[in-house]
Amino acid sequence: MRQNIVAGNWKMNNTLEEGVALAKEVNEILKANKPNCQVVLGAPFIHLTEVVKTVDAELVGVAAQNCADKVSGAYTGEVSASMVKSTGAQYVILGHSERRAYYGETNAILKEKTDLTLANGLTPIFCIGEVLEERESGKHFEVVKEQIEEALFHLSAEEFGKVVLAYEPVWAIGTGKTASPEQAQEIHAFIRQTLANKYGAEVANETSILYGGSCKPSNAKELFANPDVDGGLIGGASLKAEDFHGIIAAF
Ligand code: 3PY
Repeated sequence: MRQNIVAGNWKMNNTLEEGVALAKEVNEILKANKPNCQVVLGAPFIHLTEVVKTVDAELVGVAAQNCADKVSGAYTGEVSASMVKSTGAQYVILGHSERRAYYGETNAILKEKTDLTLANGLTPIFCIGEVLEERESGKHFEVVKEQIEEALFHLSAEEFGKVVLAYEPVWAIGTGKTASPEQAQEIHAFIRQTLANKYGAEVANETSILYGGSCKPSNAKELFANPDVDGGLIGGASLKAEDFHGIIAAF
């Protein structure tokens, strides 16, 4: 059975002190209300070590929001997958649309980042999704297929089995717009079929595919009720422990 996952993406928010306080609050809530899914906190790099120390590992996983596409060396300002690993974090969010749009991350770069993430024993939470014009011109299926093929389909079935996907329509990120449950199910089913065509039904059925984009306590239940939606990657609503828990409690 594939895993249901609710992962927060804090983006560039919170001082170290605030991040640790938020992690502590989430952890306390989950200690009192055992979650029915894997919970992950996607924190800024400088928070990782402290957030790992703050949470109970059996309740909460920790993710970086990016890693370098190089192993090590003279790359000022970059943080490698092995450095992320050394903090105790277990996941890396890769290919978020903000990184694709503002930092020029291409499928080719993301292929390198995925390889380094897996080589370091970390789980990639790999984001895919179309922009509004692509949705409106009916190209969204083609776009997500290409993102998956170019960045991930060089992986063996065994390697792919360690990847978590997050479908995030770019038009729903930070806009307050959410894909309808029907739109989410339609494209998640398409993504799973794309995986089945490449790796077979078993791998496809074991892959967790999260939905992201203005997911909140009020819409999480109907989104997660879809058979091919295995949880969420949560932006703004992960910054308040109560809201984040409202989403976790949808499972
Ligand atoms: C959002 O929900 O806005 C996100 O970008 C989650 O990654």
